[in-house]
Amino acid sequence: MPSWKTVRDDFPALRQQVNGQPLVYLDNAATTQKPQVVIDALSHFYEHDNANVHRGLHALSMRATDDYEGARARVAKFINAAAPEEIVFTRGTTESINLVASSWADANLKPGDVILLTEMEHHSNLVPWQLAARRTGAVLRYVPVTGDDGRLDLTQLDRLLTREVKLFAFTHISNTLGTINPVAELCARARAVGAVSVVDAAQSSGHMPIDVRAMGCDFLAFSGHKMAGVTGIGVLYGRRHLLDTMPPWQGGGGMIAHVDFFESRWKPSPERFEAGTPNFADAYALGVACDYLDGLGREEIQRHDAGLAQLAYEKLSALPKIRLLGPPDGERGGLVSFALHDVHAHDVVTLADQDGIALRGGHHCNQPLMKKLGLTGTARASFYLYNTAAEVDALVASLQRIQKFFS
Ligand code: 7TS
Repeated sequence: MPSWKTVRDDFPALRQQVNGQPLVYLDNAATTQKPQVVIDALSHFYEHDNANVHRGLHALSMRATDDYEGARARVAKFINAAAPEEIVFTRGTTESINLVASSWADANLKPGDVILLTEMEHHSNLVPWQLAARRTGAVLRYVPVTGDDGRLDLTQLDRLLTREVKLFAFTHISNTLGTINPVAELCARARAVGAVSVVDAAQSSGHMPIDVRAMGCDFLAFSGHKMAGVTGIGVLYGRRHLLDTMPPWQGGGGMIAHVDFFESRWKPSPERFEAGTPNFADAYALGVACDYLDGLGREEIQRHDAGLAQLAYEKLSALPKIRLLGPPDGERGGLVSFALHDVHAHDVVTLADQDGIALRGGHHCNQPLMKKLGLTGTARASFYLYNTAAEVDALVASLQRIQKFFS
């Protein structure tokens, strides 16, 4: 069992004051802070091992290649992939999903095919499919969200998940509602109609155990910066047989087996999808972030984050004139979204900042969901392994001051 008090000391950015108050960082769904070991790993790489990968026969290049490929193997283990070749490094979740939407979708979809999404998708798991639909003639369908309790209406699946559905893409944890979706069940349902499944794990990868084989997903996407890793590195997991039959989506150095003036042949995955100099330094630091999270234990992290979110949900429920989103109990990851009746979400965030509290306010890249719920935006508190129950109290006290100010 980690000592959550000393875990906080691992994060130098938390040792500061904002507007004269100790920083209460509750914007972890946007990006998390980085532990010293990850910051040090990045410096270490640049101070000792920096050289381009996969091409040099000199010592530094070989070391950098070992660091990069070691990180790939580490990430494979982190999500229980069958092989490191199933891990493609990208810039983040958005790029991972765009890769599938460009490569797999363009090669496999035809007019009349259906891409099934859900109403709670982040724009990153929605717009790439709109673009793919426009290119291929496929059409979009959506699994509805039940309402403020933020669950997927699975009673509609029989009607929606027909044989025309070729791909079902959905989020593991909603970044606005906090809902944890039953991914294994959804992947199995997709497979039963011959559709491939794409899981957006941006909000889950650093917060709970991820086992792609137990989930039964075909693709899974996540970002390093949301899981104590650095910015600019992310992951696309894909089943090997799928990746190896997909065409490249970008051309350049590193992804080719042979190039002639008029045609080229590609390497297998993962190189096929990593044209140009890859982001090897940040990948190395991501491997260190995986070690850090596993050192604490991801089940413990999940219990901690969900516990704080539940506490926040209960304490916020006791405030007057507040509307809370997402499941009231269980099935919730580490975040809570809320709207104060008489205060715009941006005002909530600006005034909370005066108390040193970092929240996010707005539509959270979930515009269609906001519209459906009749909201222009919400304020959101999202928790991570360094947050405390005292910070939940600080949030509640700040909201009470804000409500008083506007009354
Ligand atoms: N999918 C989900 C569920 C997300 O929450 C986000 C980012 C993304 C995809 C995109 O990740 P990126 O790393 O490629 O940008 N979500 C948020 C958020 O909730 N606040 O800021 C970014």
